[in-house]
Amino acid sequence: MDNYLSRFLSSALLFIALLSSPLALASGSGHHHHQKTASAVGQPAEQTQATKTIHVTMTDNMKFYFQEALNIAPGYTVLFIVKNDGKIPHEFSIGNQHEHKEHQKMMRKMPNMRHEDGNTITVDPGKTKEIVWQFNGEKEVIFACNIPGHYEAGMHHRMTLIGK
Ligand SMILES: [Cu+2]
Repeated sequence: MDNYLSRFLSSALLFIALLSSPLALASGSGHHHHQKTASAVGQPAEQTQATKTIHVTMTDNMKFYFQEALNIAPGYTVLFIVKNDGKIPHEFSIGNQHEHKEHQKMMRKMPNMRHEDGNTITVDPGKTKEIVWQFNGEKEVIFACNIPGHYEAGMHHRMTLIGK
């Protein structure tokens, strides 16, 4: 009887452990995770992998100026050298429309948050920063600044990858 009871208890504990582990995973993943790098349009890469460099200037009239043509094919790794010519901070973020919408929701909840992760850099006035990106996802890519109000004021640029 003792043996039966202990077997019952240990299987009950195992059952509880199995039940709670997916819950633990689910609550952990949503928690203030600003290191998000997975994107539908590609992934961050190392500078040594870059085969193309594109200079970008950002201004307070809510525009991105790309100094080189955006002739980017699937699989290309690009070094973006991004300068903020304005007087307020701006972001340079790479994603699709859905990812930018989610990013904007988060920014509105935490207005003082600065985004520095695999697909976003925040550049202070007068400064220059770099981001390296490999394009290997969806053909349509959007570059955006998701600081509250900026995207809505026109600070986004749509690009379609070249080729098939
Ligand atoms: Cu901006």
